[in-house]
Amino acid sequence: MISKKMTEALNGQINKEMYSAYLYMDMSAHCTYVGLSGFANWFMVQYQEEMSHAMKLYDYVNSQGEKVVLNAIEKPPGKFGTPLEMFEATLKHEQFITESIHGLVDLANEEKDYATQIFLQWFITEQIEEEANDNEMIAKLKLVGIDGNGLFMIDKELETRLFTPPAKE
Ligand code: OFO
Repeated sequence: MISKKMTEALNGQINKEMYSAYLYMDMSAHCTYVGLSGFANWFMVQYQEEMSHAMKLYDYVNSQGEKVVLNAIEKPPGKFGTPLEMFEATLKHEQFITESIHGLVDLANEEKDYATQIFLQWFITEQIEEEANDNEMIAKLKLVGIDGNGLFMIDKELETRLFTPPAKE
């Protein structure tokens, strides 16, 4: 059993995860358009990850006998800069998501909602990984700078990224 306030907050998080998916899909489309197929693959895998995050929240709200409420998803930017700028924007977005998850944990703690506290542990760990991935990409992209060969090599490497669905609890 979770409170109405918690249900509303979790539904808000579903919307944020759906926006994340939409944002990374948009970035993937941009990368395909400019010929960076490896980067496009990286962002499309990220899109799949975000959809799985939204679904995890969706299943949890349902499991608590509460109503999932879906709201409009904000339009993503549609225009992006260099790969480095895209990853800087990605990191910024993930930091915003991390704060949002922490806000949910604060609410679960306030409400002594032990089930949601446990449920959210997975998201806390996931956000550490999300930010670490972005920081690693930013470091690599800074290292190669505007060297076309370096960018080409990173693009090749990113072609190998695969989506692994999160394990069901
Ligand atoms: Fe769902 O972790 Fe990114 O946004």
